[in-house]
Amino acid sequence: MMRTVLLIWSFVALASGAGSNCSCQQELANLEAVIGRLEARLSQVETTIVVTQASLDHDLGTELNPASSCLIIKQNNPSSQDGAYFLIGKDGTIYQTYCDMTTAGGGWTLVSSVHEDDMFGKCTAGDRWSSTRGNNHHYPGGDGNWANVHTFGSMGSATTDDYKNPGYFSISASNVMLWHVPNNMPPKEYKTAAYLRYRTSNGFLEDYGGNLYSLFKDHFPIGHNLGTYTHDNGPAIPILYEVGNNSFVESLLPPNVVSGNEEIPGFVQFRVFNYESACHAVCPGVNSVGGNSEHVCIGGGGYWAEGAPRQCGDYVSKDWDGYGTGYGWSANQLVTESVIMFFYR
Ligand code: 3S6
Ligand code: CA
Ligand code: CA
Ligand code: CA
Repeated sequence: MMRTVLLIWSFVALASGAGSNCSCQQELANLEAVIGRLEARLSQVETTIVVTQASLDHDLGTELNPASSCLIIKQNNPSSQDGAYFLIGKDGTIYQTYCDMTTAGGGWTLVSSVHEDDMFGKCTAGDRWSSTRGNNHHYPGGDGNWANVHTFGSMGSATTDDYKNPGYFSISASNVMLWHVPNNMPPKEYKTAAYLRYRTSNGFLEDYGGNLYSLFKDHFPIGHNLGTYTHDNGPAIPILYEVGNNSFVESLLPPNVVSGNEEIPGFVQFRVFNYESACHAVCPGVNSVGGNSEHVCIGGGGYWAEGAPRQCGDYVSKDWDGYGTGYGWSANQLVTESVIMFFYR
């Protein structure tokens, strides 16, 4: 169409240059009318493009128009509500996940959950965030899922089994948010069922590659004997609570951990070793300053030496003094039977 318009304009220019008494006056008028109609049509097309773009923006986060993160969806449509949206990973995989669109301005993407399916199974099939191949001295890094691009599970079963989507390694984020949610809750109840919801606010992920994948892969590798609990633990990041507070976090810790002042509430910490140099991935809600972190911290490598094989799994040693007892070094039943969900923003 541009070419046609240009041709017509050239002709008009030539014609007017030829003088005012052109015998083609009527032809010129006709051409001008054509040009007028073309201009009107062009402006209609432009309007259509603008309207189409606006409706695409509005539908961002649908299967036909997946977004790269919940934050992008929220920025495009500030009235977005909590719930399921479609995203697209770096590798082109389209996936559905849960977006928290309201906490502290919203835009939080659910990227993973850690679930203990069998506390008595010590590094068995469901222990994807540690080792699915037993408590194995020759497998110090375990399955490596904290620092690889393997994905598993689904948004709808994030409280029934482990979950890891492409957002875990695709999204470039500044902060994390963690939810403690009882097992077997459906997505509509994730938020209301969460008895602890907290987030970081200092943008720490920007220093470690923008997500937990990079943090573990490039900065704090996970593996038995890669460091000691006195010198090599990873960063403990302060948290802001949406639900809960420091004393509630403390009330959920095993009593021996509390009496020994081994865990300080008000943080989330990454890559933490214990007395035996076994390696945990995350200590939810606390800064680990003692050596018995295996009763509080979750996930990690593939080998725990103490009382082997009493301590291997996604909820490493929450049952040291009995399943769900809340005595000695054991977590209570609520903690043992809840998932930890991870969000990025
Ligand atoms: C308060 C009791 C100390 O008990 C020790 O901690 C005991 O010797 C170990 O079996 C135990 C574990 O290291 C706990 O992780
Ligand atoms: Ca297990
Ligand atoms: Ca698991
Ligand atoms: Ca111990």
